[in-house]
Amino acid sequence: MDTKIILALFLFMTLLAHPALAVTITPEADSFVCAYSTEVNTNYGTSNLLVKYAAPTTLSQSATRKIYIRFNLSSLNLFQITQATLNLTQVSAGGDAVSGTQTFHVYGLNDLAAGENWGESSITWNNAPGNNTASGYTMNAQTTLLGTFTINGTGTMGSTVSFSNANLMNFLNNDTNDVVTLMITRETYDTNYSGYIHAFASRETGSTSPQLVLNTAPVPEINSVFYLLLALALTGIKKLAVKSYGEVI
Ligand SMILES: [Ca+2]
Ligand SMILES: [Ca+2]
Repeated sequence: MDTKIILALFLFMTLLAHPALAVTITPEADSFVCAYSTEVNTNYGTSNLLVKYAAPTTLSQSATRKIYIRFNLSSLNLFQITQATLNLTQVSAGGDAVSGTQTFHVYGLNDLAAGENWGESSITWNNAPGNNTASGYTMNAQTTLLGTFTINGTGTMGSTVSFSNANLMNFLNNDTNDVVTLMITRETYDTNYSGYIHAFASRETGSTSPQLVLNTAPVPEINSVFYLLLALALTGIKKLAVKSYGEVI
C-alpha cells in the first residue's frame, strides 16, 4: 500500500479512535444589565448575575435585569459537541418573597453579530448587543431563543440550575469564531418594583462560576482527510494507467 495512504489512514484512524471527552469551560466574561433609568449606562461586570422582570411598571422605572455570559470555544477546534449543559449556581440577591413556577429564557447572540466581543467592564443596558431595550425579557433580531428553564419560587441558594437541549448544542457547534454569548432573561414578572431578584454566581466567584459542561467527540482533521482522498485518487489513476498501458514509472 502506498506510504501516503498508510500515513493518511493512520492520522484518520487516530482521530476517530480518540476517546470522547467531557470538557468544562468557564466564562471569559459575564455581567448583568439593568433597565432602571439611572442605571441604563451602569456596568455590573464584577457583580453576581442578577435577573428580574418587573411589569407592568414601565421599564425605565423598573428593576428589570438581563444576564450576559460569554464563553471562548477555541479549545474545542478539533471536537464536535455531542451534549451541552449550562450550569449556574443560585445566590441570594434580595427582594420580596415569590412563589410558584418562575420561567427563564436562554438566548444565544447570533454568530458574527455586531458586538460579540462586548466588554465585561463596559457592557450596559444601553450598549449590550442583542438587547431589546423596549422589552423586559425578550431580545432583538440579533439573537436566537434556545429554550427555557424554570425555578420554583426563589429556588435554593447554593444549588445548581442546569439548562441543556439540542438547540444549545447546535448553537455551539455552528459557531465560527470561537466566541459565544448566552443571555438569560426572566419571563415571569413581578408586579412591584421590589419583587424578588433571582441571581447566579458570576465567574469572579471561582468555584461557583457559571460553567458549560460539554461532551465532545473528535472531528476528523481536514488535512488527514484531504491526503487520504488525494492518495486514493492518485492510486486509482496509477492503476488505470497500468491497466491501459502496462507498467508506468
Ligand atoms: Ca463578571
Ligand atoms: Ca460567535
